[in-house]
Amino acid sequence: MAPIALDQTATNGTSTPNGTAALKAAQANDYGVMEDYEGKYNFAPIEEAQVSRAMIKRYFNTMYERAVSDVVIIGAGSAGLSCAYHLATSRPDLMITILEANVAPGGGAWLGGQLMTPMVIRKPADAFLRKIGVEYEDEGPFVVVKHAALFTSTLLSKVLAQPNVVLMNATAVEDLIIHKDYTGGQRVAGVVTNWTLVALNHDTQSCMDPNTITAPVIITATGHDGPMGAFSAKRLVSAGLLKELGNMRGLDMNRAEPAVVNQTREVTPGLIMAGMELSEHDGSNRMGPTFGAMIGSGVKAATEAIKIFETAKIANGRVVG
Ligand code: AHZ
Repeated sequence: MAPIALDQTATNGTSTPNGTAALKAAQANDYGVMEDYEGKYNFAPIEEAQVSRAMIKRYFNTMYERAVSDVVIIGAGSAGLSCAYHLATSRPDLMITILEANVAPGGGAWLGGQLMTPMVIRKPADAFLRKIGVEYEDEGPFVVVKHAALFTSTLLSKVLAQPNVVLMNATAVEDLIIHKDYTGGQRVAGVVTNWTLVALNHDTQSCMDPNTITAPVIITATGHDGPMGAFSAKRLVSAGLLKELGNMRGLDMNRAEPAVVNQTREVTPGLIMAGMELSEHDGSNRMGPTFGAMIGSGVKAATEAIKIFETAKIANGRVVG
């Protein structure tokens, strides 16, 4: 089927709610569509199966393709999304797959602190706001975005517009794939996934086995401990790759933010950790409602991933040298 143009812009460049008569006529010849708000609005016809197939073929082709990704990012909060944006725009050749357990991506970044809407970001992370085109008020050492949702929705839209990014939301990472690597050591080599609604029902149903995605680089940004948080940090402990959790310490903005950004790193071969998950891993302070470190940590995680792609030998989605 040919795509249907529903551009309302008239030939003189002005836009009217009903379009021009000529445009209406053109639309009427094309599946009988009519964009008329006086009672004659008419949609192009559709079969229910077309809707199903339009979704299914795209979703499952994507799952098929992304079963081997270049980078998997776990968690689409402020750290994960900042990472995805920097990585996707710096390395358009990499297939980046973001997995988010929640239906709504964005993590805690839809609001500032105590459910208030303004979002505080300390300099120098304001540079990132200019890059993605989010306006702010300058308060000297920090800036304020009028609504956290403006930051998150803008960032999300920029990330999703990158052709090399796939976001699978409502999809939980249930486990990590851990291989013996070429050195004989242990390496995180992928993730074990399930639809979150399945993951939440493991206690009520008999075994519902998961799926896998392998990738040479996994970036985990699952936030601090909570019902879903600090997922990979906790799994590293139970898998014997980390002795114990450092546990996030009390709030100190001045200590917390540089610690999270500067300590963002490959915490175990194959696994880069970013955002507040790192404070649980390392035992560093929390910063509360200042988001500069989430941006900085996300960008640093992306640069660490790029270093791996520049130095490691990779074949069939695995680091082999
Ligand atoms: O749903 C989670 C959220 O969107 C998602 N997530 C967690 N576990 C997952 C799993 N599989 C898939 N197993 C998972 N997704 O990860 C996202 C984490 O986002 P977040 O906003 O909670 O974390 P962040 O580190 O990006 O940002 C933290 C923001 C905070 S918390 C804080 C404080 O408490 O002091 N201060 C700041 C700035």
